[in-house]
Amino acid sequence: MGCALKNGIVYQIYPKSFCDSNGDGIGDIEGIISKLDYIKELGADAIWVSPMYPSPGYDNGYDISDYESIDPSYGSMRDFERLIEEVHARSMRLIIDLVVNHSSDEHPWFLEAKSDRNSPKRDYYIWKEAKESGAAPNNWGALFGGSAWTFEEASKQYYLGLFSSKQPDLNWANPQLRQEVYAMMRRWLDMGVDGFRMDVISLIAKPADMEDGEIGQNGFHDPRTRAAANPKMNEYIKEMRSEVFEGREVITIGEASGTSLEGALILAAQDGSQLDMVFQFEHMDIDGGETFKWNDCAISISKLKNVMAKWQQGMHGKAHNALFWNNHDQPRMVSRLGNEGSLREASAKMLAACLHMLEGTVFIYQGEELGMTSMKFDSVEQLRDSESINAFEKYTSSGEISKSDMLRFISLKSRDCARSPMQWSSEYNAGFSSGMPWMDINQNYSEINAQEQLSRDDSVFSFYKELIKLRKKYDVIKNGEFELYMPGDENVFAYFRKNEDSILYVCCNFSRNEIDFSVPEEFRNKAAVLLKNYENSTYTESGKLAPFETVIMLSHNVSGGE
Ligand code: TEU
Ligand code: CA
Repeated sequence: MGCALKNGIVYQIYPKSFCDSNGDGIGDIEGIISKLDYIKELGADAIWVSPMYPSPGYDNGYDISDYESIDPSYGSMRDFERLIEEVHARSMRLIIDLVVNHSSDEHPWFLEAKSDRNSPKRDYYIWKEAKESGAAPNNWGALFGGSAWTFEEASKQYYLGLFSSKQPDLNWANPQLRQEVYAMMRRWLDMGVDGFRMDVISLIAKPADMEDGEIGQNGFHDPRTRAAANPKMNEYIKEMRSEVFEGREVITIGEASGTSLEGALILAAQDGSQLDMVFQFEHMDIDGGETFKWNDCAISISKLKNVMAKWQQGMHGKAHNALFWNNHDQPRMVSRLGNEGSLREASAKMLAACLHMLEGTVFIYQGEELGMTSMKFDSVEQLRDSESINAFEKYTSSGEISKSDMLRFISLKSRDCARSPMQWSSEYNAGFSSGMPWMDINQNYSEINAQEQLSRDDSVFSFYKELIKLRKKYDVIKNGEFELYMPGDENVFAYFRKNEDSILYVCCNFSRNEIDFSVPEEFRNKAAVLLKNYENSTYTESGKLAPFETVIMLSHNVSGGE
């Protein structure tokens, strides 16, 4: 794999909300280039940029109408080439988003396919006859609401869209379609792109049988787990390897939504036969409920620990994990599990320590390194995310959830929580744009912003830098075995990483209270504290953890280490 990334740090940019250079309210490539030194300063090895291809924008670029160009709102192809050069000039790599489970319904392939049953493009998508009653072919639901099937008037058949009708699924069973995708990927690599983050790659092969499935809370069957379990996907990935990656060094990260541990062991196997690493989502879905994510259920810390342990131990020595707390689809973790008040910085640092000391490649989502909080919404007009807007309509019109509750749930769980513009400074519009931002800016920017954090060596940003340095320095963080300490504890997530010559102990208090938590035997007296988030911590002597306290300690076994 891209070896440097095996233990590396990837910084994720959501381009629309990152930095706007020309005052149109939308982040752009020029804006990204102007902030590359900032990303380098943090210590990132690579940058993953969410889609910048032409798109009608139903799903903010995850609905692509042209795979070969740059959307003019972000800049030109020349600007993109300059971005590659500038990233490389700083010894970082550039990873782009590959969204080929579906295209936009405005992609020329689909426009041609839908108008003519005999077009060669017809089979690039998935069509089915209506049932005799005229109803959709089966009871599958789309993730952003409604049926996964949309009836196409002109040609009198239904097409499949696992996310929405604006995102028709591509038919990977069609060899020409696959060749088009591979050729497109080769062209981006030829330009100098270093790798791909592959959007819902786990779903490209559809369930082998197209039958009805068990109905979930939204009135439809969710076919994603079944799709992810179809081994055809692995065949396509292997074919992609030989057609696209052969003879090149390409970073490949699969977004493996719905994939089990067993599936991930194959997809991200260390033998390099498929992808370098995968994102799994089990730790993100712990607080789901009756009405999907629209609730105020809390995340149980013991469940969280056990999910993390399962993936750490299950993947160790066999496959490679991509680690994350945040991305453009998740509310901000500091708001979810940490604290937005006086303990915001402490909790943001604790969360970071907890993640960065695990085995895998760490992904940092823009603003996370500042402890940026989730955007809150008082009206549906402030929302931009189709999933949230559709859910608001659905649950409030059926009366299942009141409008005020739904806005509260959206402020807790929506994808828009993390999509508000990056907070650069305390100046106008947080320094994001001189114009009218496409989405509201979180008003806490006067307090939480990059400029302020860069000026302090006890800031969240500085703490991230320290963590990144530790990862580079100690082998035990790269390859140590994972073991939970006191697995049943509901407040503290503590673990060891062990290799032949050292033991790392990472202790994270997820509670806003002071907690008594015994220091493990082997760490009493002799261990060195590598990093902590409270200057005056008394933990090693008193066994008392302050609210959201984290302490990282290292103990040498025999002769190893420093
Ligand atoms: O997301 C895929 C996915 O399954 C989830 O992360 C999903 O978006 C989330 O659970 C819904 O709440 C990817 C992209 O990251 C996302 O932005 C796109 O909307 C989606 O695929 C479709 O391309
Ligand atoms: Ca702009």
